[in-house]
Amino acid sequence: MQTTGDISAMRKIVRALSRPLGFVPTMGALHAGHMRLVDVAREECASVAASIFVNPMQFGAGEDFAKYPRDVAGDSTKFVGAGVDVLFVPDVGAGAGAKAVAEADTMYPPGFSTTVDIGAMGMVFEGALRPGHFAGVATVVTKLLHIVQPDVLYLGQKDAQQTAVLRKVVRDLAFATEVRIVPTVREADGLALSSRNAYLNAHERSAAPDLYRALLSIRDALAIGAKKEDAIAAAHLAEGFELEYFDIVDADTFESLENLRAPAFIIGAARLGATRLIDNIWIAA
Ligand code: PAJ
Repeated sequence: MQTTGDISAMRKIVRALSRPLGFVPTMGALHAGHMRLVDVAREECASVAASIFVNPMQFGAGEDFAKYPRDVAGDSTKFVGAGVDVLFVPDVGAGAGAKAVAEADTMYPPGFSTTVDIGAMGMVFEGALRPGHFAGVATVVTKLLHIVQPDVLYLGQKDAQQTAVLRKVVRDLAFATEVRIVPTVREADGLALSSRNAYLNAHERSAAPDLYRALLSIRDALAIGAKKEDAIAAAHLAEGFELEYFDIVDADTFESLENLRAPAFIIGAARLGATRLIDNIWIAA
């Protein structure tokens, strides 16, 4: 596996790879969910590129940017084992302001100010609770797509709103990239794998699968004809959870739906102690 943090070097490496080229962007701290994306890319593409970049622009003030788990050495070993051809690990740069952690200016050069605004879809649900989050995601992924120029972008269904936002960016701005959404990888008890699960203490960890169970109960209630508000009101979360939202949304627009119709996501977010958990169920057309 070739590894670089330099944009020109990365461009040169990807130009020499056989096509189709699959791309898996990550923030590192890799788990089996990330690795599933790599495995699917490996099966479907002649070459696979990955990136590790903990993107300051998508973290709000008071979020976990500084303490987000980082293990580039361990992550590289996993990517090598999974057959990744090239890994891009850029520096943050002085243009990221106070949150900059490196001298080099690869991703946010001094004076950086051009951002990607996705409009209304970026302001609901995760976007409402995390102002600026999706502008950060859309901007960094736009930049990564320009550098890597992949044929296929691999994203996890775990971050459902992120998939809708990035599909919109690719469509609105005419990227020559296809987007593939890979189903959520879960622990045996149903908890969706997430780098942030590492923050849960033992008690919280045992309660955590309740979020997924609640989403399943909403799905099952809707399937036997319950009204949305009744299905949501009947969904139970263990003590210690603080619910942020449950809803049913159009899979493409993320607009709230009164009646379930596919394609849709049943989405949920809750705090468990100091940790935010999000999850969803895909309702296929
Ligand atoms: P990160 O949280 O590291 O996730 C990288 C990719 O792995 C995302 O597409 C995410 O949806 C996927 N993923 C995470 N948990 C998963 C699971 N349990 N099953 C399947 N896929 C899973 O998402 C980001 O990074 C960033 O926002 C990024 C797109 C890299 C832009 O900075």
